Amino acid sequence: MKIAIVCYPTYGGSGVVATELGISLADRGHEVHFVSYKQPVRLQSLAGNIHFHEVHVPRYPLFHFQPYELALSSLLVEMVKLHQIELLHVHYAIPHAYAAYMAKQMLAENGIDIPLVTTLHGSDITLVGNHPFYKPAVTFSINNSDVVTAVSKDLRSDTFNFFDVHKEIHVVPNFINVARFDNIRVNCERAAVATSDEVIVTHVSNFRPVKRVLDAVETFARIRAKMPAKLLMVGDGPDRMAAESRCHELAIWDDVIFYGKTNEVSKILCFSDLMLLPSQTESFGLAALEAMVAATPVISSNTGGLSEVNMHGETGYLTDVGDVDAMASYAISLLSDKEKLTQFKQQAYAYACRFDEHQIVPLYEEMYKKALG
Ligand code: GMT
Repeated sequence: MKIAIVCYPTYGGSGVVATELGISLADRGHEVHFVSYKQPVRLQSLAGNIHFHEVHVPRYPLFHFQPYELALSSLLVEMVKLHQIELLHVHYAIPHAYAAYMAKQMLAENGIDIPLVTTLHGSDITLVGNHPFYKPAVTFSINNSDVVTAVSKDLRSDTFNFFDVHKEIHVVPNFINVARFDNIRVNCERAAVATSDEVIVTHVSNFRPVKRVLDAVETFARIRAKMPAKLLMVGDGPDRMAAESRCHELAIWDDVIFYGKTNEVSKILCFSDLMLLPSQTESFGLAALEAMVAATPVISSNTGGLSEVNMHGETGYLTDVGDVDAMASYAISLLSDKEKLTQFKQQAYAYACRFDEHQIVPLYEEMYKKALG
């Protein structure tokens, strides 16, 4: 099948899922055309059946806001005609579902019926999309997609709760290529960051307020007070400065490493003992899944879809949002019991295998068949 995948190119969960999906679909024999304003960060090489089309928005001084949706819709129309694209799969409702719907309508005028699959990822529903300024357009785009998927049961129910949606929403969870992580786990260079008596705690996010990065720092300070430990902070974003300042105030700066944006996340997770994910809201929590497949248990908040990936008392622990004392107490009990930690590591890995790419990507193919139906 010839599929156009519209996504954000940056270090965000939706862009990562869309890119990994496209790569996997290409491996399965499909022709995949990525469409974005920049080549997606996870898309390293463009092979025979993987293409990238850049949305270019020419600057015009009259426009205070350059019309990205218009440029995207026009590009989709041209691409569908030129490459005989058979299906549009857009990731993140805003503005992709809206722009793709316009493309679909323009193509209909040319006698081309192109199915539209929209995948809802999280903040497009729970944070941004829910704003009154966007809500009517988001509702319209969801209701007018041919097939709609959401990355967790929780996100599906939020969508029905927040929007006047009368469309069926199929749950297709985030996924991971388990085999790729198997290779990475072989040579963990743990000694590069910690001494043998130190435990390694990691946080991975885009450091937006919704990630509650400061809770990770506070939790670590409590752990550090009880045992030798290192905190690895992976990612970058608006709350990084605040997190760095708090590390100085808490006098834990020497035991914290800020990596910024890096492509070495899986290597870092490979030598981590524990992952902290204290998010305010998380529709699925791809970061938790990436930790678990690297055999790293997760202490997360119990918000959104996190309880669908992190099993309390098995792959890690869940606490109320902001309860740093509970997070620290779970972490300390787990990190001080080597046998239990080993068991949790194995269980985290085993549970992550349920979300293997080879199980989940076929679900998207089923959605495509349904849309083409
Ligand atoms: O929150 C992020 O890290 C970025 C955001 C995005 O849309 O790019 O991630 C959302 O989509 C991911 C992939 O489906 C989910 O795993 C994340 O849980 C979700 N983030 C939120 O709901 C806050």
